[in-house]
Amino acid sequence: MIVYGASLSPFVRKVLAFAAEKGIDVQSQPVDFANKSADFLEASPFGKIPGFRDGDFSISDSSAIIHYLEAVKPEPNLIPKDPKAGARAIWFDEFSDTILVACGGKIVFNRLVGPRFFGMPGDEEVARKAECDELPPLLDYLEGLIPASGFLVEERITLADISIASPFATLDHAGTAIDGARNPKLKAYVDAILARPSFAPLVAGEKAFLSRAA
Ligand SMILES: N[C@@H](CCC(=O)N[C@@H](CS)C(=O)NCC(=O)O)C(=O)O
Repeated sequence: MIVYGASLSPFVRKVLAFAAEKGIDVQSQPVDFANKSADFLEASPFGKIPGFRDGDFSISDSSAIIHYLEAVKPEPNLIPKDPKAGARAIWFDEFSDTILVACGGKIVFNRLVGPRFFGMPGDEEVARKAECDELPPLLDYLEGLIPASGFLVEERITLADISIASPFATLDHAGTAIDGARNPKLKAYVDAILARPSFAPLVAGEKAFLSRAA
């Protein structure tokens, strides 16, 4: 199985960590955005990462890929079967993809990706507004939900934790850390999820890459 795209992307990291938690061996294949390969475009017709291939089957979108992985290897179960717990896991995945990343992306694009990889000056006002005005209510929302178990759903690692933690590694690369004084539970929770063997090598590799590319 091939996952196209670099784990600096929260969506790609989510898929790679999900596969690692399930014990599924995937090959990570970088994408040259200036020269997208036919194989990649077949998997991801709109050129977004991650794309995915399993033999002659290909698909894009992190959540679609994750549902495929869960279906082909049901154990260990990471999308709860209980209707309410399952729905909550999907909600956290969706909240992360469409609300948290939409906000964090303004910081990441303007402070990291644009200037470092596309030679474009970032719009600091957009980044500052996202960091100071838009992100804090999202973090406060999560702060109020972190249970003592350290897991959002069913007191065990699920898609919910993988989806919520992933964007925080990318935000950290862009210089935005969770304020431990304002959101102590969220900070401890995210630190613990990102320290898991499914995430830690990815994040370490990204840090090494960014320091080489500096
Ligand atoms: N909903 C998609 C979002 C994928 C996405 O937007 N990926 C970004 C990288 S974080 C991308 O490929 N951007 C390049 C582009 O839009 O051309 C998913 O969950 O996979």
